[in-house]
Amino acid sequence: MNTAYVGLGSNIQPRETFLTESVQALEDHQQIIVKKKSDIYETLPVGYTKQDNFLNMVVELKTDLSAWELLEYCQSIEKEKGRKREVRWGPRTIDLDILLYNQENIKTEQLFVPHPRMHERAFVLIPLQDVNPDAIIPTQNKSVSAILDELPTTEKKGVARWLGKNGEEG
Ligand code: GSY
Repeated sequence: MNTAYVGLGSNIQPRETFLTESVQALEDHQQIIVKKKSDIYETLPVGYTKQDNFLNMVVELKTDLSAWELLEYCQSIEKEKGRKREVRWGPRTIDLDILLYNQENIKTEQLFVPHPRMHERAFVLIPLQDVNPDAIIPTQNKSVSAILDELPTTEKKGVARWLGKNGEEG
């Protein structure tokens, strides 16, 4: 069985529903077992900043799908949730990124794993730390917690545990 980490993000309402339905869609696949789910975080947009805040989370899964088959399934979930790739870095109903697939380095036109900028992004690293602080990012040869320790505080400030629509946990 392969171990993969998938990052999910949404900044179009209903953001929380897009996240939970997408995790459910991963769980519904016969060849995927979702082992762990991070908390949900509300995060300031990185890159193109003139857009609404995101909700982000990460799941750890076991699968006998290849990385390409997993990518295809993630893209089918994005499509089903109405994601349109209009503005490259712009708003999205749901984004599913394969962050890590075992300890593999994959560099193809369709698929780059580890996700190329994940080691710079608190909105990826903080939820990833929830599910596995010891996961090694092979391109950096360091654990998630070690990379997070070195990340500037300013980056981490834009990531806050999501307390739900009514400001309540759970
Ligand atoms: O790479 C995923 C899409 N994305 C995000 C995101 O998921 N969260 C935050 N906070 N900023 C982002 N910018 C982009 S692009």
